[in-house]
Amino acid sequence: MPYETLLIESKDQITTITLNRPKSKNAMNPQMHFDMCEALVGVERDEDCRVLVITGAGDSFCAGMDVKEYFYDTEEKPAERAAARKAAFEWMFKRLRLLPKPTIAAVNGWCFGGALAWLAVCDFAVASETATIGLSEVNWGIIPAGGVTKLVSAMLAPRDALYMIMTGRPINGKQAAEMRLVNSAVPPEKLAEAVLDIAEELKKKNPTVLAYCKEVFRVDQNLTLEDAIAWETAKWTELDAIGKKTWHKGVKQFKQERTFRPGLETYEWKK
Ligand code: V55
Repeated sequence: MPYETLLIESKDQITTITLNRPKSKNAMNPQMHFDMCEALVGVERDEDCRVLVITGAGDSFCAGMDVKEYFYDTEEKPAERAAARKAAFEWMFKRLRLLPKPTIAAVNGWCFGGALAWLAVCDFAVASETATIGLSEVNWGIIPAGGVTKLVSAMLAPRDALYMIMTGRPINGKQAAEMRLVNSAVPPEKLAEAVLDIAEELKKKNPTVLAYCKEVFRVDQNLTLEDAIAWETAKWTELDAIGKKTWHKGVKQFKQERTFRPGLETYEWKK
């Protein structure tokens, strides 16, 4: 299933989606949104895929919404604009944000505007120290919309968020890590290795439990403490019912067999 705007590669249960419009610094045009919707359906269905990595081709991660094709060319075509926007929100805020598998953004270079909307909803992010990350909207006369203001504010301290939103000044990967916009920043030649290190750790975990951890976290963000406690209890009970009590194996391995230390490593959930 070749895509016009994406490269997809699977290796050792890790799927990598590479945004592939390098001549446009991987700006997101309508076609890319349609492709992403389809690609993420495929990733969700693929039982062999345990971790999803998203990155960009060439020297760019993602330059945000394509100024010409997404904003300008659709000015007189409201139906096309609506379709592109709907697809964008679909893949970012439903398919990716709620994907029942761990997701890692590998921020390899330029990262602007709308790219931060989906960067924010990846579970993990690692940046190249030399990446350039900014909210460029104010620089060309629009606001960070489509969830960008909301999601960036949820990740950053208010001082940092408003600084980025209102000055439009970019930061580098190192600063992004200090601001906690990404988990860590590494030299560009170490980016793939740093991403693989997280992916390999995640592959050791029970995938059903991981999916529940993520869903509970995502939904909790919109709940009161009382609602969250009820929700967490319900999901814990549901997992216990469908999960064939694999945690009993962990207890046995810990208390009887003494083969693992739960504070430091993962139980053998497959055994
Ligand atoms: C922006 C992002 C959008 C959008 C309109 O930040 C503007 C710019 C993520 O979607 O639909």
